[in-house]
Amino acid sequence: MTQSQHFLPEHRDVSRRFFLNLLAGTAAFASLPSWLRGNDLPRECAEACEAFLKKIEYLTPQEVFGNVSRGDPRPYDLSDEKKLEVGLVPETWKLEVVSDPDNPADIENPLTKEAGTAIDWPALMKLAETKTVSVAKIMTCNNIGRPLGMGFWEGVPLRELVWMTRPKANLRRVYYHGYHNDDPKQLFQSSLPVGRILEDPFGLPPVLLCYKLNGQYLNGQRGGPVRMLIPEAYGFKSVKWLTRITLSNTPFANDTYAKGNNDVDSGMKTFSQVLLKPDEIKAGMPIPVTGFSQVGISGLAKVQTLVLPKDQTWPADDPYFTTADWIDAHILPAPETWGGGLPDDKLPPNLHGFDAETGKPITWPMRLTMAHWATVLPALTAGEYTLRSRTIDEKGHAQPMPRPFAKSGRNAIEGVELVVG
Ligand SMILES: Nc1nc2c(c(=O)[nH]1)N[C@H]1C(S)=C(S)[C@@H](COP(=O)(O)O)O[C@H]1N2
Ligand SMILES: [Mo]
Repeated sequence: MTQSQHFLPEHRDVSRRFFLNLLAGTAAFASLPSWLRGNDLPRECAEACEAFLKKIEYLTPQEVFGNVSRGDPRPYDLSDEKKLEVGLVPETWKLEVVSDPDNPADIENPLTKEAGTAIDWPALMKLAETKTVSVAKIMTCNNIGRPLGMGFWEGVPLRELVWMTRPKANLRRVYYHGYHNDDPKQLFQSSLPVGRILEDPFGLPPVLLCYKLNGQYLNGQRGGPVRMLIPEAYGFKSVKWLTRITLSNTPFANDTYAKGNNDVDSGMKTFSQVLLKPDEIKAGMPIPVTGFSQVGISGLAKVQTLVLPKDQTWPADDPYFTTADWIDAHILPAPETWGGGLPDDKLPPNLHGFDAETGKPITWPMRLTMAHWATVLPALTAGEYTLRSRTIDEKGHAQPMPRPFAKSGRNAIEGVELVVG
Protein backbone atom coordinates (compact mmCIF):
# COMPACT_ATOMS: atom_id res chain seq x y z
CA MET A 1 0.00 0.00 0.00
CA THR A 2 1.17 3.51 -0.67
CA GLN A 3 1.38 6.20 1.99
CA SER A 4 -1.82 7.76 0.71
CA GLN A 5 -3.90 4.59 0.73
CA HIS A 6 -3.21 3.05 4.04
CA PHE A 7 -5.85 4.75 6.10
CA LEU A 8 -8.57 4.85 3.49
CA PRO A 9 -10.51 1.99 5.09
CA GLU A 10 -10.54 3.79 8.42
CA HIS A 11 -11.56 7.01 6.77
CA ARG A 12 -14.33 5.39 4.74
CA ASP A 13 -15.89 4.22 7.92
CA VAL A 14 -15.96 7.60 9.57
CA SER A 15 -17.15 9.49 6.52
CA ARG A 16 -19.79 6.86 5.83
CA ARG A 17 -21.80 7.99 8.82
CA PHE A 18 -21.69 11.59 7.66
CA PHE A 19 -23.20 10.75 4.33
CA LEU A 20 -25.70 8.38 5.85
CA ASN A 21 -26.87 11.14 8.15
CA LEU A 22 -26.89 13.57 5.31
CA LEU A 23 -29.01 11.28 3.19
CA ALA A 24 -31.35 10.53 6.08
CA GLY A 25 -32.01 14.25 6.58
CA THR A 26 -31.01 14.16 10.27
CA ALA A 27 -29.22 16.71 12.45
CA ALA A 28 -26.12 16.62 10.25
CA PHE A 29 -28.30 17.51 7.30
CA ALA A 30 -29.81 20.47 9.12
CA SER A 31 -26.32 21.81 9.76
CA LEU A 32 -25.41 21.82 6.09
CA PRO A 33 -24.79 25.12 4.32
CA SER A 34 -27.90 26.91 3.11
CA TRP A 35 -27.33 26.13 -0.55
CA LEU A 36 -27.89 22.46 0.29
CA ARG A 37 -30.49 22.70 3.00
CA GLY A 38 -34.02 22.13 1.79
CA ASN A 39 -32.79 20.43 -1.38
CA ASP A 40 -32.95 16.69 -1.49
CA LEU A 41 -29.63 15.45 -2.75
CA PRO A 42 -29.93 14.34 -6.36
CA ARG A 43 -29.97 10.58 -6.88
CA GLU A 44 -26.60 10.53 -8.65
CA CYS A 45 -25.05 12.26 -5.68
CA ALA A 46 -26.60 9.73 -3.35
CA GLU A 47 -25.07 7.03 -5.51
CA ALA A 48 -21.68 8.67 -5.26
CA CYS A 49 -22.08 8.70 -1.50
CA GLU A 50 -22.80 4.98 -1.62
CA ALA A 51 -19.22 4.53 -2.77
CA PHE A 52 -18.13 5.64 0.69
CA LEU A 53 -20.26 3.07 2.43
CA LYS A 54 -17.42 0.79 3.36
CA LYS A 55 -15.99 -0.61 6.53
CA ILE A 56 -15.50 1.97 9.27
CA GLU A 57 -12.38 2.34 11.42
CA TYR A 58 -10.66 5.35 12.98
CA LEU A 59 -7.41 3.83 14.23
CA THR A 60 -4.78 2.34 11.94
CA PRO A 61 -3.94 -1.34 12.59
CA GLN A 62 -0.23 -1.51 13.42
CA GLU A 63 0.53 -3.84 10.49
CA VAL A 64 -0.96 -1.23 8.16
CA PHE A 65 1.00 1.73 9.59
CA GLY A 66 3.45 3.55 7.35
CA ASN A 67 6.93 2.36 8.33
CA VAL A 68 10.04 4.53 8.64
CA SER A 69 12.88 2.32 9.84
CA ARG A 70 16.62 2.60 9.30
CA GLY A 71 19.08 -0.26 9.62
CA ASP A 72 20.88 -2.81 7.49
CA PRO A 73 19.35 -5.20 8.21
CA ARG A 74 16.28 -3.65 9.81
CA PRO A 75 16.27 -4.89 13.41
CA TYR A 76 12.87 -6.60 12.95
CA ASP A 77 14.28 -8.64 10.04
CA LEU A 78 16.94 -10.31 12.21
CA SER A 79 16.47 -14.04 12.92
CA ASP A 80 14.52 -15.03 16.03
CA GLU A 81 17.77 -16.35 17.46
CA LYS A 82 19.58 -13.05 16.89
CA LYS A 83 16.66 -11.05 18.31
CA LEU A 84 16.82 -13.13 21.45
CA GLU A 85 20.57 -12.57 21.65
CA VAL A 86 20.47 -8.77 21.23
CA GLY A 87 17.38 -8.05 23.35
CA LEU A 88 14.76 -7.38 20.69
CA VAL A 89 12.18 -9.58 22.42
CA PRO A 90 10.60 -9.10 25.86
CA GLU A 91 12.48 -12.12 27.29
CA THR A 92 15.87 -10.46 26.80
CA TRP A 93 15.07 -6.74 26.37
CA LYS A 94 17.00 -4.42 28.69
CA LEU A 95 17.14 -0.65 28.93
CA GLU A 96 20.05 1.24 30.50
CA VAL A 97 19.67 4.72 31.96
CA VAL A 98 23.12 6.20 32.56
CA SER A 99 24.98 9.48 33.01
CA ASP A 100 26.76 11.08 30.05
CA PRO A 101 30.50 10.46 30.59
CA ASP A 102 31.44 13.65 28.69
CA ASN A 103 28.96 15.94 30.43
CA PRO A 104 27.88 14.03 33.51
CA ALA A 105 24.57 14.46 35.20
CA ASP A 106 24.72 13.90 38.92
CA ILE A 107 22.74 10.66 39.44
CA GLU A 108 23.01 8.27 42.40
CA ASN A 109 21.61 5.13 40.86
CA PRO A 110 22.48 4.50 37.19
CA LEU A 111 20.49 1.63 35.71
CA THR A 112 23.08 -0.58 34.00
CA LYS A 113 23.40 -4.12 32.72
CA GLU A 114 26.73 -4.39 34.48
CA ALA A 115 25.30 -3.64 37.91
CA GLY A 116 22.22 -5.74 37.18
CA THR A 117 20.01 -2.65 37.60
CA ALA A 118 18.98 -2.14 33.95
CA ILE A 119 15.20 -2.12 33.36
CA ASP A 120 13.98 -5.45 32.01
CA TRP A 121 10.53 -6.48 30.83
CA PRO A 122 9.25 -7.76 34.20
CA ALA A 123 10.38 -4.50 35.83
CA LEU A 124 8.57 -2.48 33.16
CA MET A 125 5.41 -4.55 33.53
CA LYS A 126 5.58 -4.09 37.29
CA LEU A 127 5.71 -0.32 36.81
CA ALA A 128 2.85 -0.58 34.35
CA GLU A 129 0.60 -2.04 37.04
CA THR A 130 0.31 1.36 38.69
CA LYS A 131 1.68 3.90 36.20
CA THR A 132 0.16 3.10 32.80
CA VAL A 133 -0.88 6.05 30.65
CA SER A 134 -2.26 5.91 27.10
CA VAL A 135 -1.96 8.62 24.48
CA ALA A 136 -4.00 9.24 21.32
CA LYS A 137 -1.50 10.34 18.69
CA ILE A 138 -1.20 10.54 14.96
CA MET A 139 2.30 9.40 13.88
CA THR A 140 3.75 11.54 11.12
CA CYS A 141 7.19 11.88 9.58
CA ASN A 142 8.02 15.55 9.10
CA ASN A 143 9.37 14.67 5.64
CA ILE A 144 6.38 12.67 4.37
CA GLY A 145 3.21 14.38 3.20
CA ARG A 146 0.80 11.80 4.59
CA PRO A 147 0.62 10.67 8.22
CA LEU A 148 1.86 7.13 8.94
CA GLY A 149 -1.13 6.18 11.06
CA MET A 150 -3.41 7.02 13.98
CA GLY A 151 -2.95 5.14 17.22
CA PHE A 152 -3.70 4.77 20.91
CA TRP A 153 -0.23 4.30 22.42
CA GLU A 154 0.19 2.72 25.84
CA GLY A 155 3.18 2.92 28.16
CA VAL A 156 4.74 4.27 31.33
CA PRO A 157 5.75 7.93 31.71
CA LEU A 158 9.47 8.23 31.04
CA ARG A 159 9.91 10.38 34.17
CA GLU A 160 9.38 7.26 36.31
CA LEU A 161 12.70 5.91 34.99
CA VAL A 162 14.49 9.23 35.28
CA TRP A 163 13.52 9.38 38.97
CA MET A 164 14.67 5.78 39.51
CA THR A 165 18.25 6.97 38.80
CA ARG A 166 17.92 9.46 41.71
CA PRO A 167 19.18 12.56 39.86
CA LYS A 168 20.54 15.32 42.08
CA ALA A 169 21.86 18.06 39.81
CA ASN A 170 23.44 18.91 36.46
CA LEU A 171 20.72 17.29 34.39
CA ARG A 172 19.55 19.35 31.42
CA ARG A 173 19.13 17.09 28.40
CA VAL A 174 18.04 13.49 27.89
CA TYR A 175 19.54 11.56 24.95
CA TYR A 176 18.27 8.19 23.77
CA HIS A 177 18.82 5.67 21.03
CA GLY A 178 17.70 2.26 19.84
CA TYR A 179 19.27 -1.01 18.75
CA HIS A 180 21.36 -0.35 15.63
CA ASN A 181 23.23 -3.59 14.89
CA ASP A 182 26.06 -2.35 17.15
CA ASP A 183 27.23 -0.24 14.21
CA PRO A 184 27.89 3.43 15.07
CA LYS A 185 27.03 4.39 11.49
CA GLN A 186 23.51 3.03 12.00
CA LEU A 187 22.88 4.88 15.25
CA PHE A 188 19.48 6.61 15.35
CA GLN A 189 19.19 8.96 18.29
CA SER A 190 17.05 11.79 19.55
CA SER A 191 16.74 13.98 22.61
CA LEU A 192 14.51 16.10 24.81
CA PRO A 193 15.03 18.79 27.43
CA VAL A 194 14.66 17.10 30.81
CA GLY A 195 11.89 19.53 31.76
CA ARG A 196 9.60 18.12 29.07
CA ILE A 197 9.97 14.67 30.58
CA LEU A 198 9.52 15.68 34.22
CA GLU A 199 6.50 17.93 33.64
CA ASP A 200 3.79 18.12 30.97
CA PRO A 201 3.12 21.63 29.70
CA PHE A 202 -0.38 22.95 28.94
CA GLY A 203 -2.35 19.75 29.08
CA LEU A 204 0.01 17.65 26.96
CA PRO A 205 0.17 13.93 27.71
CA PRO A 206 3.43 12.62 29.20
CA VAL A 207 6.40 11.35 27.20
CA LEU A 208 6.02 7.57 27.23
CA LEU A 209 8.16 4.51 27.31
CA CYS A 210 5.71 2.74 25.02
CA TYR A 211 5.03 -0.99 24.58
CA LYS A 212 1.51 -1.19 23.12
CA LEU A 213 -0.34 0.27 20.14
CA ASN A 214 -4.12 -0.03 19.87
CA GLY A 215 -4.21 -2.51 22.73
CA GLN A 216 -1.60 -4.87 21.28
CA TYR A 217 2.09 -5.26 22.05
CA LEU A 218 4.28 -3.33 19.59
CA ASN A 219 5.49 -5.45 16.70
CA GLY A 220 9.04 -5.16 15.34
CA GLN A 221 8.16 -2.62 12.66
CA ARG A 222 6.52 -0.33 15.22
CA GLY A 223 9.61 -0.46 17.43
CA GLY A 224 8.87 -3.35 19.79
CA PRO A 225 9.48 -4.47 22.39
CA VAL A 226 9.74 -0.84 23.60
CA ARG A 227 9.92 2.54 21.86
CA MET A 228 9.82 6.15 22.91
CA LEU A 229 6.58 8.06 22.24
CA ILE A 230 6.68 11.87 22.22
CA PRO A 231 3.05 13.01 21.90
CA GLU A 232 3.49 16.46 20.33
CA ALA A 233 6.53 15.70 18.15
CA TYR A 234 7.10 14.37 14.65
CA GLY A 235 8.05 10.70 14.34
CA PHE A 236 11.85 11.00 14.53
CA LYS A 237 11.70 11.78 18.27
CA SER A 238 9.86 8.51 18.93
CA VAL A 239 12.89 6.22 18.76
CA LYS A 240 12.18 2.52 18.23
CA TRP A 241 13.89 -0.62 19.69
CA LEU A 242 14.92 1.54 22.64
CA THR A 243 18.05 0.33 24.47
CA ARG A 244 19.74 3.27 26.13
CA ILE A 245 18.89 6.60 27.75
CA THR A 246 21.70 9.00 28.63
CA LEU A 247 21.20 11.77 31.18
CA SER A 248 23.40 14.70 30.24
CA ASN A 249 24.33 18.16 31.39
CA THR A 250 24.64 19.43 27.81
CA PRO A 251 21.95 21.90 26.79
CA PHE A 252 21.86 20.85 23.11
CA ALA A 253 19.91 18.47 20.90
CA ASN A 254 21.89 15.59 19.37
CA ASP A 255 19.16 14.25 17.10
CA THR A 256 20.16 12.14 14.10
CA TYR A 257 17.45 14.04 12.24
CA ALA A 258 19.33 17.34 12.68
CA LYS A 259 21.32 16.04 9.73
CA GLY A 260 19.33 16.44 6.55
CA ASN A 261 18.36 19.99 7.48
CA ASN A 262 15.42 18.92 9.67
CA ASP A 263 13.99 21.25 12.31
CA VAL A 264 14.27 19.04 15.41
CA ASP A 265 12.26 21.28 17.75
CA SER A 266 9.05 21.48 15.75
CA GLY A 267 5.65 20.57 17.21
CA MET A 268 3.15 18.82 14.97
CA LYS A 269 1.35 21.11 12.55
CA THR A 270 -2.32 21.37 11.67
CA PHE A 271 -3.15 20.64 8.04
CA SER A 272 -5.79 19.12 5.82
CA GLN A 273 -5.89 16.80 2.84
CA VAL A 274 -8.57 15.49 0.49
CA LEU A 275 -9.01 11.73 0.56
CA LEU A 276 -12.11 10.75 -1.42
CA LYS A 277 -13.90 12.29 -4.34
CA PRO A 278 -16.23 10.64 -6.86
CA ASP A 279 -14.47 8.77 -9.68
CA GLU A 280 -16.83 10.38 -12.12
CA ILE A 281 -18.25 13.87 -11.71
CA LYS A 282 -21.19 15.09 -13.77
CA ALA A 283 -21.83 18.70 -14.70
CA GLY A 284 -24.63 20.22 -12.66
CA MET A 285 -24.34 17.70 -9.82
CA PRO A 286 -23.17 18.54 -6.30
CA ILE A 287 -19.89 16.79 -5.49
CA PRO A 288 -19.39 14.88 -2.22
CA VAL A 289 -15.80 15.06 -0.97
CA THR A 290 -14.16 13.81 2.20
CA GLY A 291 -10.76 14.26 3.78
CA PHE A 292 -8.84 14.33 7.01
CA SER A 293 -6.90 16.83 9.05
CA GLN A 294 -3.94 16.35 11.29
CA VAL A 295 -4.72 18.35 14.41
CA GLY A 296 -1.39 19.82 15.48
CA ILE A 297 -0.33 21.66 18.61
CA SER A 298 -2.36 24.72 17.59
CA GLY A 299 -5.65 22.81 17.35
CA LEU A 300 -8.25 22.84 14.61
CA ALA A 301 -11.08 25.35 14.29
CA LYS A 302 -12.17 24.88 10.69
CA VAL A 303 -11.59 22.94 7.49
CA GLN A 304 -12.32 24.74 4.24
CA THR A 305 -12.34 23.87 0.55
CA LEU A 306 -11.72 25.89 -2.58
CA VAL A 307 -12.44 24.95 -6.19
CA LEU A 308 -10.83 26.95 -8.98
CA PRO A 309 -10.69 26.31 -12.72
CA LYS A 310 -7.45 24.48 -13.41
CA ASP A 311 -6.19 27.10 -15.83
CA GLN A 312 -7.05 30.08 -13.62
CA THR A 313 -3.92 32.03 -12.73
CA TRP A 314 -3.54 33.33 -9.20
CA PRO A 315 -1.56 36.37 -8.03
CA ALA A 316 2.01 35.34 -7.22
CA ASP A 317 1.95 37.49 -4.09
CA ASP A 318 -0.84 35.34 -2.61
CA PRO A 319 0.67 31.82 -2.68
CA TYR A 320 -1.67 30.52 0.04
CA PHE A 321 -4.90 31.70 -1.66
CA THR A 322 -5.78 33.87 1.34
CA THR A 323 -7.98 36.15 -0.77
CA ALA A 324 -10.03 33.30 -2.28
CA ASP A 325 -13.61 32.39 -1.29
CA TRP A 326 -13.01 29.30 0.83
CA ILE A 327 -16.12 27.36 1.93
CA ASP A 328 -16.36 25.65 5.33
CA ALA A 329 -16.52 21.86 5.37
CA HIS A 330 -17.98 19.72 8.18
CA ILE A 331 -15.58 18.37 10.74
CA LEU A 332 -16.98 14.95 11.60
CA PRO A 333 -17.69 14.08 15.23
CA ALA A 334 -15.53 11.65 17.19
CA PRO A 335 -16.11 8.11 15.99
CA GLU A 336 -18.37 5.77 17.92
CA THR A 337 -16.06 2.81 17.41
CA TRP A 338 -12.28 2.97 17.14
CA GLY A 339 -11.15 -0.09 15.18
CA GLY A 340 -7.45 -0.45 14.39
CA GLY A 341 -7.28 -3.89 15.99
CA LEU A 342 -8.23 -2.55 19.44
CA PRO A 343 -9.47 -5.69 21.25
CA ASP A 344 -13.27 -5.49 21.75
CA ASP A 345 -12.93 -1.82 20.81
CA LYS A 346 -12.13 -1.18 24.47
CA LEU A 347 -10.17 2.00 25.23
CA PRO A 348 -6.66 1.44 26.65
CA PRO A 349 -6.14 2.33 30.34
CA ASN A 350 -5.88 5.99 31.36
CA LEU A 351 -6.31 7.38 27.87
CA HIS A 352 -5.28 11.03 28.12
CA GLY A 353 -8.01 13.49 27.13
CA PHE A 354 -10.83 10.94 27.38
CA ASP A 355 -13.58 10.82 30.00
CA ALA A 356 -13.13 7.55 31.91
CA GLU A 357 -16.87 7.31 32.65
CA THR A 358 -18.27 7.82 29.18
CA GLY A 359 -15.26 6.58 27.17
CA LYS A 360 -15.59 9.71 24.99
CA PRO A 361 -12.98 12.34 24.20
CA ILE A 362 -13.42 15.45 26.37
CA THR A 363 -12.82 17.80 23.43
CA TRP A 364 -13.19 17.27 19.68
CA PRO A 365 -11.39 17.73 17.35
CA MET A 366 -8.63 16.66 19.66
CA ARG A 367 -5.06 17.90 19.46
CA LEU A 368 -2.37 15.53 18.17
CA THR A 369 -4.97 13.26 16.56
CA MET A 370 -6.71 12.93 13.21
CA ALA A 371 -10.10 14.46 12.46
CA HIS A 372 -12.14 13.51 9.41
CA TRP A 373 -14.25 15.93 7.43
CA ALA A 374 -16.77 15.88 4.64
CA THR A 375 -18.51 18.36 2.39
CA VAL A 376 -20.64 18.59 -0.70
CA LEU A 377 -19.21 21.00 -3.25
CA PRO A 378 -21.62 23.08 -5.34
CA ALA A 379 -22.33 21.79 -8.84
CA LEU A 380 -19.88 22.80 -11.58
CA THR A 381 -20.04 23.15 -15.33
CA ALA A 382 -18.00 20.74 -17.48
CA GLY A 383 -14.27 21.39 -17.34
CA GLU A 384 -11.11 20.81 -15.32
CA TYR A 385 -10.72 22.21 -11.82
CA THR A 386 -8.33 22.10 -8.89
CA LEU A 387 -9.79 21.28 -5.48
CA ARG A 388 -7.86 22.48 -2.44
CA SER A 389 -8.50 22.09 1.28
CA ARG A 390 -6.98 23.96 4.19
CA THR A 391 -7.28 24.19 7.95
CA ILE A 392 -7.80 27.19 10.20
CA ASP A 393 -6.15 26.53 13.56
CA GLU A 394 -7.55 27.63 16.92
CA LYS A 395 -5.47 30.80 16.77
CA GLY A 396 -7.08 31.69 13.45
CA HIS A 397 -4.04 30.90 11.30
CA ALA A 398 -4.88 29.59 7.84
CA GLN A 399 -2.70 26.71 6.61
CA PRO A 400 0.27 26.68 6.00
CA MET A 401 0.79 29.55 8.45
CA PRO A 402 2.08 30.20 11.01
CA ARG A 403 4.93 27.73 10.19
CA PRO A 404 5.09 27.19 6.45
CA PHE A 405 8.63 25.73 6.18
CA ALA A 406 8.69 22.15 4.93
CA LYS A 407 11.58 20.94 7.12
CA SER A 408 9.58 21.54 10.30
CA GLY A 409 6.77 19.28 8.97
CA ARG A 410 4.97 19.28 5.65
CA ASN A 411 1.79 21.31 5.53
CA ALA A 412 1.58 22.77 2.03
CA ILE A 413 -1.91 23.33 0.65
CA GLU A 414 -2.49 20.40 -1.69
CA GLY A 415 -4.35 20.58 -4.98
CA VAL A 416 -6.25 17.61 -6.42
CA GLU A 417 -7.72 17.50 -9.89
CA LEU A 418 -11.46 17.49 -10.50
CA VAL A 419 -12.60 16.59 -14.01
CA VAL A 420 -16.26 17.47 -14.54
CA GLY A 421 -17.81 15.79 -17.59
N1 LIG B 1 15.54 3.24 16.06
C1 LIG B 1 14.84 3.95 15.16
N2 LIG B 1 13.75 4.64 15.56
C2 LIG B 1 13.03 5.35 14.67
C3 LIG B 1 13.40 5.41 13.31
C4 LIG B 1 14.54 4.67 12.91
O1 LIG B 1 14.92 4.64 11.72
N3 LIG B 1 15.23 3.95 13.86
N4 LIG B 1 12.67 6.22 12.44
C5 LIG B 1 12.01 7.35 13.06
C6 LIG B 1 11.22 8.13 12.15
S1 LIG B 1 12.10 9.18 11.12
C7 LIG B 1 9.85 8.09 12.15
S2 LIG B 1 8.96 9.12 11.16
C8 LIG B 1 9.11 7.17 13.05
C9 LIG B 1 8.11 6.32 12.28
O2 LIG B 1 7.43 5.45 13.13
P1 LIG B 1 6.68 4.17 12.54
O3 LIG B 1 7.63 3.42 11.62
O4 LIG B 1 6.25 3.36 13.72
O5 LIG B 1 5.49 4.65 11.75
O6 LIG B 1 10.00 6.29 13.76
C10 LIG B 1 11.17 6.91 14.25
N5 LIG B 1 11.91 6.03 15.11
MO1 LIG C 1 10.65 10.46 9.96
